[in-house]
Amino acid sequence: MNFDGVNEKTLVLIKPDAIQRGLTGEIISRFERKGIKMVGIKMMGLDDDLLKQHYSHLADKSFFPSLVKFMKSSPIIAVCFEGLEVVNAVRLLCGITKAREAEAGSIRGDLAMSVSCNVVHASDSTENAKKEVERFFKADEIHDYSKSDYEHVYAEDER
Ligand code: DAT
Ligand code: MG
Repeated sequence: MNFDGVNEKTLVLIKPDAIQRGLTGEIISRFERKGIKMVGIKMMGLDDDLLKQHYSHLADKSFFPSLVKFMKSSPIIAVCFEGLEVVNAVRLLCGITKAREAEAGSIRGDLAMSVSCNVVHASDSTENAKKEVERFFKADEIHDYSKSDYEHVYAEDER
């Protein structure tokens, strides 16, 4: 998979609270309207092994067991997005972890009130994005196609 330039990729998870609250379309729509290209999407249930890898940086936190329980409480939707500096752009669209303090206009700022039930996950660096996309998607689940609106989403020297 190519993770350079306009092909930079990132992982978004639409979390169980967003699935239960029927926010999937609203969330995906915000990325689409921004001009971000979707290159992979699937609904899946998460297991302990995958969650231990995904949240390994939080393994020693007191809230870790409840985080794992929450992330297994219903299926999630994993999405791979692609674009120029997309890891950073997607984090900005999502807003900060504590949703009730997230900036109005961001996904968490507009759609959530909680720290744990904060509707989305987004990779936090290009290095982690590569690992996370490869953790959640097989190579043949990521689609390489040209998007006709790129002519208007990016300037010629950015494409
Ligand atoms: P982010 O999801 O913004 O990248 P993170 O990687 O620090 O934040 O934490 C992953 C998730 O763990 C977060 O979305 C919600 C949960 N979490 C983080 N800090 C928490 C806390 N203090 N109490 C409960 N859940 C927490
Ligand atoms: Mg994180």
